[in-house]
Amino acid sequence: MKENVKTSKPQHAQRHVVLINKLRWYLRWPCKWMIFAIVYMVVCFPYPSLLIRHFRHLSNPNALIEPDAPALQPWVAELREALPADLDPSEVLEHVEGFVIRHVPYQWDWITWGVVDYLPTVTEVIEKGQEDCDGRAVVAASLLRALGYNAWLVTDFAHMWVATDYGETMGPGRIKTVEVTEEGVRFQWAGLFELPRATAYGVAVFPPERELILVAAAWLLLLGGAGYARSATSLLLLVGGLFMIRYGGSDYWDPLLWTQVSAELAGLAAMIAAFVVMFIRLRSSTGGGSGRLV
Ligand SMILES: [Ca+2]
Repeated sequence: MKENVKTSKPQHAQRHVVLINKLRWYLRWPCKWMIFAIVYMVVCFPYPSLLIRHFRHLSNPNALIEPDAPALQPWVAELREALPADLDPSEVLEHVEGFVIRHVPYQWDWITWGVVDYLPTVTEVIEKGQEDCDGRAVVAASLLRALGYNAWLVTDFAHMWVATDYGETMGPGRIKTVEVTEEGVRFQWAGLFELPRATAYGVAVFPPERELILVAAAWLLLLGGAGYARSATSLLLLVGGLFMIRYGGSDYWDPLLWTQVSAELAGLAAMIAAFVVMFIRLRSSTGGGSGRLV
């Protein structure tokens, strides 16, 4: 009897760390996912109006290419003046790329806008004076159209650049997964194979303190009757998995390295194991509902 008292007490206490665990499973799970979604939004998109604008821009990226935008005209004039007359189209692309890189210093969206990702208009880029690859691509495509080139946006989910009838510019990626032309959207299925690396890259460059908030939220929502040892193991696996994925995705531009892929896979496995550790407790519980986890 003493044994039972010793083992059930901490489980009982921990089961109620999260009060929501008192609900039945069909209410508990949706509530937990909803709480996690709210935390995710607060961490990644703390400004809802910016999120709405982001999706509006994503729904019609061609509309972002604005060669006639009033704010862009000083740059169009400056570029035309600096452009030698005898350049061939590929050299013009190089000039435009250099011009944009000089005029729009690279900066992450969470520093410029406070959100994980934002696709801006030409005017917004000029007003902010800095942007990441998508803002630079929007400006470059607009400048090229102002010079009379057919230019459109291309992305592989990790990077955005510009394609023209004479080649690509603004750091072309390996696969043109999505091209948004005036005729419509072109999609290459092969680009989906790049998606895991693109995701790992996104995890690697995002501020770790924000990611740790998400990890902490996931862990707190997992807490239940698994006991302190399993709960601590789960937390270690979540944090370890996060940093392994960050390491694996840290260099998107280098050729595929086995160390990167191994780290990404190990990180993913650790994350899954963090959940499995809790579920094993659920399966092995014996009667009385003491093993209820989430
Ligand atoms: Ca951006």
